[in-house]
Amino acid sequence: MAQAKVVRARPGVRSGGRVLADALVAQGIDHVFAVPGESYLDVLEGLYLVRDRLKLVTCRFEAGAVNMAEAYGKLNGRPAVAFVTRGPGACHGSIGVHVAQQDSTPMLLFVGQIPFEETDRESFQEVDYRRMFQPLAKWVTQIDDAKRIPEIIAHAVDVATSGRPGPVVIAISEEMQKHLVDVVDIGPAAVSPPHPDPSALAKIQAMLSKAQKPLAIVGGSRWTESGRAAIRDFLVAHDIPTTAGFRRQALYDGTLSNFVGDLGVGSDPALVAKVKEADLILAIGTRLGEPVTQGYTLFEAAGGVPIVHVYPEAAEIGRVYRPALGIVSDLNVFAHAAAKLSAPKRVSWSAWTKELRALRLAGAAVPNYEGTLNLAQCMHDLSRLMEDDAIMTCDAGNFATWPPRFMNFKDGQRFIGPTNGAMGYGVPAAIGAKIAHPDKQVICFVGDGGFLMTGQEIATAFHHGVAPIILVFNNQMYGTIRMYQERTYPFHVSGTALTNPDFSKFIEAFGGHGEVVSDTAEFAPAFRRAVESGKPALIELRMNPDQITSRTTISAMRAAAKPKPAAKPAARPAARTAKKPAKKR
Ligand SMILES: Cc1ncc(C[n+]2csc(CCOP(=O)(O)OP(=O)(O)O)c2C)c(N)n1
Ligand SMILES: [Mg+2]
Repeated sequence: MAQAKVVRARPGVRSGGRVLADALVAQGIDHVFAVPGESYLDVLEGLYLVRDRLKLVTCRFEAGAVNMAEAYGKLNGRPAVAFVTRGPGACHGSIGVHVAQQDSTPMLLFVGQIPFEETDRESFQEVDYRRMFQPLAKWVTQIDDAKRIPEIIAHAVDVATSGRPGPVVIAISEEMQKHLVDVVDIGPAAVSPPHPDPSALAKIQAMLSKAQKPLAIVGGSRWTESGRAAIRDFLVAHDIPTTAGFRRQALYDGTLSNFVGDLGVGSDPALVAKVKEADLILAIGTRLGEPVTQGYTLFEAAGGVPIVHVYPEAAEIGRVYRPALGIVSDLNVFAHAAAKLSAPKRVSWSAWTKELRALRLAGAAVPNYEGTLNLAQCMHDLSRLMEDDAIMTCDAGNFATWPPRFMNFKDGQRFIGPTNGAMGYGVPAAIGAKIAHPDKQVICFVGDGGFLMTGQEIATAFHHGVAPIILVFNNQMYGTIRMYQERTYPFHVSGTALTNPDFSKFIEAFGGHGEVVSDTAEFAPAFRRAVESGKPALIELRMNPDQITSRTTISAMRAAAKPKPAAKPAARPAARTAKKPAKKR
């Protein structure tokens, strides 16, 4: 914890802290999200010296900082960097590493480390990060020799961005940051990405020629705009009904006549039933993981429907489902190759595509709901009012199923959320997105539970002069868990009720713009006022708490629950308790 010496470096000779800052610049990294610690004072000094090229965003909570870096990586395909201090800082920040891992997002997390000579004494805040982050990160390392900083950071960026992208954690021992070294910076490598074998594309064509009911699932990370346009051209030209993986919905233009919905938590059961009828699955960039496959129920592991799985890393292909054809390829390269395939003048499955699109549109129509606030109508209004290139960020919870169901995202819009279901993601992600893209409108969807996990991070938005708009879906409960609770233990409310502050006053206390909406007609003017305020804004949506999802109510769940507890108060029917418990997210 010694103070950093002021470094008067000869040209070429720099402190480890300065070398590290220069190494980030050399790799094209332009944003660092951080909560400071005395464990990396020399890097803070290095960041000060490169402040004209690298923006340092000071955050209020490490979970916020790391989620901001994750959101940046998700939006831009290039890693941002988070810095946290040792021990407690690393523990707080670990959630963002888990998000980046499960969401396949490139990210670098640096953790200040204790002085090397104190290792294994359980020194103040000492943690072995290789062991701590091993199951959470794609790679974990520690820099103890300042001469190796450029090499290790260059490799970390390569690891984070290649194959299946993911987070890299780098501990930096304290005294190493002070050492004076004479090393050369290392820039990004020019690597030719994996290309699909031309014979594999011919096989796709042959498989399509035999299909009656093909279906595409688009997902994954590091799509470029031109890659997305190319895959869209291919799928439109072949009129293939296209779904998006969990929280990847904005990868595909929802206004197109072949977009048929998302496969994840809260998907339309009618779509899920149709996917089971498909006779060819084109899984393009998505992992065939638990949310997409509806808890591993959509396909058969050993065969069944033929699956073409296109993924940038071989290890993910066939991980659960044996594909009929696996293609290891960079997704954007694959998309451009697929777009060049000649499409038949007429395809035999157009009626199938129309049928699925009709289901999608029927599912997105505004139902009548009990109560004064119809959230489906609010989502339609939002679609109409928001910018065509807006960025939406999403937290985790039941509220998160309203936007994907009722909004068809436009081509230029982005929608990002944690596929690992991490609450507390939405607000930091919105701030990270707005700092990285200050010219874009940024809208956050978050529940009352998730908002009070990281909502204080809004201070970072004020500090850095950016103004996201936050929609808080307030049902006064941890609604998702209450839903599972009502399904498994009806009538017993245990640990899921919440007491909330006045959310609009919360943001007003920071100097922001607050709105409360409890009637459908109030939403559009409230949103307009929020935009016009130019300030960080929060719109509290006072929901009917009974409307537990867009498809059911607590009352309906209770009415369906048999037998009623009044009839059998204590003993729980064996069949119900023995049932496999529903997955909790
Ligand atoms: C960090 C974290 N903690 C706990 C959970 C478990 N969990 C999933 S959804 C949920 C409730 C979310 O409540 P809220 O944000 O109010 O949204 P709602 O479901 O009520 O719409 C909880 C506790 C989680 N997914 N992530
Ligand atoms: Mg809630």
